[in-house]
Amino acid sequence: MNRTRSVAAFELAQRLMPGGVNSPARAFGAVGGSPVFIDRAEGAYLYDIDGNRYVDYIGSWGPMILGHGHPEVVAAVERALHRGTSFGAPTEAESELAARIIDAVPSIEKVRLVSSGTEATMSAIRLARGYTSRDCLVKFAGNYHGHVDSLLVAAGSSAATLGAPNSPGVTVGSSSDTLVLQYNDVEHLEDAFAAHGDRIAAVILEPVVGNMGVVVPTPEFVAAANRLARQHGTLLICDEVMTGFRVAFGGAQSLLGIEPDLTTLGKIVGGGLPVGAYGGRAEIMNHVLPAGKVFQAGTLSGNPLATAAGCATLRLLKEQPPYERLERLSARLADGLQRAAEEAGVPHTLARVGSMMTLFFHPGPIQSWREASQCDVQRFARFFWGLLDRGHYLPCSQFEALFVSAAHSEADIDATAAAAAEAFRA
Ligand code: KE4
Repeated sequence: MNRTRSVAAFELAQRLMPGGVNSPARAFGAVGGSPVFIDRAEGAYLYDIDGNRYVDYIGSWGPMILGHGHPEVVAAVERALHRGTSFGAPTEAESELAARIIDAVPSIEKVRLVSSGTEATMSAIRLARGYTSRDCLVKFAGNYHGHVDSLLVAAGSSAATLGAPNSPGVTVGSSSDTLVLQYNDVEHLEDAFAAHGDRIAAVILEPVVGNMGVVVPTPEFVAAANRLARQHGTLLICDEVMTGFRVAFGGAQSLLGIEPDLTTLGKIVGGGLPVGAYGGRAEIMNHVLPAGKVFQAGTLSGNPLATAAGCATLRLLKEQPPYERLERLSARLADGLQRAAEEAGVPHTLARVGSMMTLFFHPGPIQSWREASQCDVQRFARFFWGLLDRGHYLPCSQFEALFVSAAHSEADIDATAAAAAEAFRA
């Protein structure tokens, strides 16, 4: 494929912005080579600035569940655009989006809109600490919750060892209250609560992990998280930024029996525009300023264009649920990818929940970062480029989920499966 304009654009971008991108995941660091610069997108397709078309499985890292440029989402944003782009004053559209989120997620009685998933998780953590008057936080290796200082933490040597910064600029002080445990490790979680239970403000987890590749929690792990949080007065924060409205209209918590005190959302709730949200029981949320004393604010929170895209998207997901179609298309893609890997004799395992999935270059099973980190990332990179050069755009890292949208067709799925078989044979 000719990508000369993307290569030139990347050279210029690197002179202007750190690494030439505004979010590191886009820089192709995990797969090598020069990233593709996008000109436009429509339905299930991305078009780069060299005129190449790709079947899109990034979906903007999750938001584009309806596909790109859904006419009703575009029309809603256009209507909002002509009424004004930002007011710094309340609007009814914010109440509509809040009501739609509350309607969809039973554990949410009140919700605060922000402008990114990171803002949502950062605010939920501050709220949990303010509500419990505790400092300690539990997260899990391989779970990503945005670039929050207290979450940019390397795992301690044992379940009871508090974390250390894993990024320059993150202070020991902001990471020393964070415990990093292994996902799906009940014993690790029990040990942590035994050592620190009365200090733990919150446990935050991805209810279906997308950020080490797709990893599903075991029923025992879910039960332990629910039980231990209740026993110790700790808040359970379900980070559904990726899974919210993705794996089901009510999110992963509606599928897995997780009982969160707080839920964070992002991506799909903005329909591709910047919206994040955090919500939960009213008696917790009423601690947030100005109802309560936990500070959180944002100039563009509840922005009219973003809430218009979010409301249109959630309306369509409720009125014309795509989930059965997404399940059929995603199962077809999973079968095609697995068949291609099997025929090529490549060690692999595929994990899928609804329309998010990961083909791991590892024999599996993969239940935590311990196993995920053993994947053959070089083999993944060759597979990624083999597909990209054939016009199929997977997320550019082994440790991400690919997403199928309602705009994908069976022909798209079958073409991707055929391209995968060719890429494995190349
Ligand atoms: P944002 O701040 O990027 O909107 O959301 C952070 C976040 C929080 N929680 C979960 C479960 C997430 O997946 C994310 C962001 N996801 C990544 C992709 N895995 C976004 C891509 C990027 O960083 O560019």
